[in-house]
Amino acid sequence: MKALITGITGQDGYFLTQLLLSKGYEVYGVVRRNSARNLGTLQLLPEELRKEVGLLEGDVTDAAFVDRAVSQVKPDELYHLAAQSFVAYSFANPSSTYDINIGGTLNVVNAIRDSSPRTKLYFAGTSELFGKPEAVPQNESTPFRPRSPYGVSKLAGFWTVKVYREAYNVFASNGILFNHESEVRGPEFVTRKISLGVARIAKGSSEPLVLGNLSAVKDWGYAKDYVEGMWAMLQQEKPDDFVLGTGEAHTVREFATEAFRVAGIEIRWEGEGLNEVGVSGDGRVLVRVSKEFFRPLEADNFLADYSKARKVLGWRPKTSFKELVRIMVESDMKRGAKGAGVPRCPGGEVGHRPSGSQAGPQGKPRGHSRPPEALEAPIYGHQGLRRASGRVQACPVRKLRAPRVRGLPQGAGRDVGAEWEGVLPGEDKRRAEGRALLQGLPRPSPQRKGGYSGSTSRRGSSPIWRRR
Ligand code: NAP
Ligand code: F7E
Repeated sequence: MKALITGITGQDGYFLTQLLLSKGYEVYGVVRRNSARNLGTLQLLPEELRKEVGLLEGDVTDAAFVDRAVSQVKPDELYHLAAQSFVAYSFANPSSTYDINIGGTLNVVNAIRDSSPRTKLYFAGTSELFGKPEAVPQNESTPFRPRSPYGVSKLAGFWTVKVYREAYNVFASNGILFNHESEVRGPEFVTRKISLGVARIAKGSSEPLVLGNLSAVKDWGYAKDYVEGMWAMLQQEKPDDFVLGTGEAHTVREFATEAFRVAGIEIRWEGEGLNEVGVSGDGRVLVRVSKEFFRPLEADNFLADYSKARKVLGWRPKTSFKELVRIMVESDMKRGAKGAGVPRCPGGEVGHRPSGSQAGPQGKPRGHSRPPEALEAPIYGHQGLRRASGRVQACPVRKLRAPRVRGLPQGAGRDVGAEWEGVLPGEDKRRAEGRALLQGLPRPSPQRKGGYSGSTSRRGSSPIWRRR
């Protein structure tokens, strides 16, 4: 079985890649070029897994690229996870959010319809579709009323998938996933911001954690459980839409209280609104509230009714709220304890989106006051990771049978392929493999060395890629 994952360098891509490799899939992933040439969360996978993934370098907003990727790989399953996924950022940059989330999804469904109609598609829909929910809890029949440009863009994606399912008979399923978090969650999301802040304070920092709406109510689960539901949706006979969540709701305040408790710190809450503070037993203010982290509109009061997924898919969340908080806080405390091994944000604040985004926290331009954890945040999909690469500790994963991916040489990606035919200087072999696949070129080969056509000067510049 072959799977293509867009958004493979994000949180869900990290867990889905491991799940699919453990099931013996050939896995390909779309990666965006960025100046740091980093691979986001893929970089956190153990080397033996990472080297099994075929990389296709491109952007989902590029229709020609998406079509080439789908028609060349012809995946049995396509998981379309790529998105501008930060809700706060979507208020500041609705246009790019629409381009990626709507345009990218359209490119994916068109490519499947035109070039690989037997590919099964998973679309990453969201509880943000419900916005201000009419009913509690929410299931597949609850009306959608999105409350952010992100929610609106995902609504367009959701309906696009449904229309293509019905009009062209493609197997396309929508997941309506409630918040799911993990130890590799982007640091701009509130749960990770809290786990990083708690780890910093537990290590002795006296700077409080600064948050926004403490009363927002979310249904938080563990991302590792949710990717099993995505996979299960594509194993059904017919495409359909499914809610995945936990059926348990908590406020941001409760998440923070539990996170401090995991670190051995009991906090009590005093004051109201912007004056509310979280105070430790010895009277230190550990949490403050700032207007800066509020949104123009809030979507909350979320609670999932996942009974359809339980009945049809046999899916249920395995990780409790308390376990989730413990996993995240303990992971950040361990990373912190490793000191120099922890990749640092090179002066960027929490909320710095990987590759290209110019927004700071909550989608505001850079230069705003920085939450102190910014300076300590391990940033994934960020230049900080590249700078620290080689020293980054991969997250522990159970040992997996890592099948050799057809078409990718063993060891691909381990080193820079200057000696390989068809690999450009400075290029990773897996990227070269992906590029060759997309361009219809022969696979890079270790057999013949120095195979660039055209001259390279002694200083080694100007290789010319030759089409054969
Ligand atoms: P994430 O960590 O933000 O990852 C987003 C991924 O999309 C990254 O790999 C990113 O690549 C990629 N991407 C963004 N723009 C792209 C473009 N133009 N071309 C190609 N790739 C692009 O998100 P996540 O938490 O894993 O979520 C996965 C999906 O589920 C998203 O669609 C999200 O909206 C949806 N979702 C998430 C949740 C949740 O709670 N996590 C809930 C419901 C739905 P870079 O690394 O280059 O930025
Ligand atoms: O906010 C409140 C904030 O940014 C959660 C994405 O994966 O899940 C995610 O979207 C709540 C909101 O995630 C801060 O106002 C308080 O109510 O972690 P978040 P999100 O907006 O729920 C959905 C399902 C997706 O689909 C998205 O892709 O926390 N909050 N204080 C804060 N939020 C942030 N980020 N930072 C704060 O300081």
